[in-house]
Amino acid sequence: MFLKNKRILISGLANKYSIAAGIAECMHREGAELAFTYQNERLLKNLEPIAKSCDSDILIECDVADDNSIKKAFNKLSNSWSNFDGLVHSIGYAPADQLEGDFVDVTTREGFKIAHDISSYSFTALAKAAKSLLKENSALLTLTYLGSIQTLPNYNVMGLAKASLEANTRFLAASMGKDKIRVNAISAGPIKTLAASGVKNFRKMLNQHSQRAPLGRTVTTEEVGNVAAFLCSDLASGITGEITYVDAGFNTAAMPSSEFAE
Ligand code: NAD
Ligand code: 0WE
Repeated sequence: MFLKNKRILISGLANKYSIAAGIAECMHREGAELAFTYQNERLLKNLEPIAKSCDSDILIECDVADDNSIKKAFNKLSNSWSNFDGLVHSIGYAPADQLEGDFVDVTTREGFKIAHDISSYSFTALAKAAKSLLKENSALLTLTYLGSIQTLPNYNVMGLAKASLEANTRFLAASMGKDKIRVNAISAGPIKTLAASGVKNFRKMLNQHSQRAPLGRTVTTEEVGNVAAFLCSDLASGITGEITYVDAGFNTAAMPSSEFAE
């Protein structure tokens, strides 16, 4: 129970397949007290049963595109929690037309702006809003993807936004270290979530991943959740500004092991 007496706010839980749902389950198992934010009314019905299974009844609307919504959300949170110990940012978005086709052809100024705003700036925005409520030895965590440092088809401007998010993680860590707040990221392997549904050839990508990854498979939201729980706990007290890969080793292998080769 390494998160006993820790209060952690989780964002980005859209449904039971969300990475944030795996994180919530693991954090609850480790004794954390949880609160949740959701993007809009429409997603609340999916969140309710999951929050309940985590013994949480603190559910707060927060659209990270809107400063006023963020401000209201933390005001509301402060009515339940006078302070807290951790925040999980599990939010990413680019307009669908940015994620299909040739990067140079499909990327627009507006698409770039939205991707960076929702997928990177929002982490700074939440850190800023949370700061005055965060206790010593708190931890912030975000979710990133390998597309930040290597190319792949269709990920396009999201790769740039994830590169920004990873730099954001390091600058937030440098900035908040003096307040004894740690800031880290998990780079997860591909998982079939809502954000991945509708992505062209996603099934093929999962197969490619399994073939090249040293463990010969993809990862689960529970595997990401376990590392998230660790990074937000005092077990990780010496880790900040770090990108931890939870990808069955995929990023470490340039070619498949002979066992998997043709
Ligand atoms: P998901 O669709 O379940 O979660 C994405 C969340 O972002 C949703 O809950 C959605 O409501 C939220 N969101 C989008 N715009 C928002 C806004 N304006 N305000 C508030 N919330 C908003 O998908 P997921 O795969 O669990 O994604 C969670 C994070 O994990 C994302 O940052 C994603 O980039 C990252 N990630 C996903 C994978 C993968 O393969 N699924 C791999 C690595 C990293
Ligand atoms: O970060 C992600 C998800 C990113 C994402 C997905 C969507 C689809 C629906 C951001 N915005 C949107 N907007 C939508 O309208 N992943 C790591 C999963 C993912 O998404 C891909 C991938 C992978 C992997 C998109 C293209 C190629 C690969």
